[in-house]
Amino acid sequence: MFNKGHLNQKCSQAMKLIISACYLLVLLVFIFPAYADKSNQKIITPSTQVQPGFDKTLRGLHQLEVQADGTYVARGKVSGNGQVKIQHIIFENIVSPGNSPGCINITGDATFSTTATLVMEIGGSDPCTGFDRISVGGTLTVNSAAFNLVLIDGFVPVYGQRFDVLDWGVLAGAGFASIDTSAAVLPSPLLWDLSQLEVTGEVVVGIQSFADGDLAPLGNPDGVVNVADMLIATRIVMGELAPGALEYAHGDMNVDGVINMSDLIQIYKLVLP
Ligand SMILES: [Ca+2]
Ligand SMILES: [Ca+2]
Repeated sequence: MFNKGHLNQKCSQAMKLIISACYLLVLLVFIFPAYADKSNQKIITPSTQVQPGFDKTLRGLHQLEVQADGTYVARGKVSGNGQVKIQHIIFENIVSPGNSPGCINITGDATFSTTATLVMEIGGSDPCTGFDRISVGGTLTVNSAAFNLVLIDGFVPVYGQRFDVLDWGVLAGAGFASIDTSAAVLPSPLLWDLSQLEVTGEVVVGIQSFADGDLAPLGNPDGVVNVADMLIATRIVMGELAPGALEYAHGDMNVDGVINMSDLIQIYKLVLP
């Protein structure tokens, strides 16, 4: 006998079966492969999937901790040379490029947290082989980290020499909480000019300024300013004598980085009645 209720029940079951089959199809075709693919990757961030990468020659990056927002935290000391291909890395300990000196190149963003200490060595004039450099392609955030400068291999830089130890795309954060140059002492009158560290990323060899006109005897000023000092100043201004750090320290009267006529006039006034 034809049973309408029975037919409806059959149709309903068939519909359920079709819906279930569709659901299974969606699972197989879309969701499961996506899950399987992602499960092979160590980083899954909301916007991008970036496999963490770094040169094997870099040390201290094998124990990275990934955070919920996809940033990586290096809790141990990081050293060596090479490239870090990570979207955002946070350093919490010592960062010292090279073996050393050396260069660390970070393609993404980097943060030096309050517990981080940069140990940057200078042992020559060229980056990577002579002195340390950290380059950050994206945003470098310095959150009250420490900066230590170290002279190595008996290297003594000269007045005016610049060492570009930090590069960044964008600089952010509160800056360095401390800058320690106790392991990079320069012979007097040289001293470190650190005013450019958070401007251009450079440490510069400056001089202590005496600006007293005491230039003679040459290379060994005697504390007296007289005609002999006037003559040396004149020879410098005439281009007959190339000034060194000592001459700049004593003879650059207006501290503008050059010894010229205006300095000479000041020295003349000290000597002549
Ligand atoms: Ca003198
Ligand atoms: Ca001057």
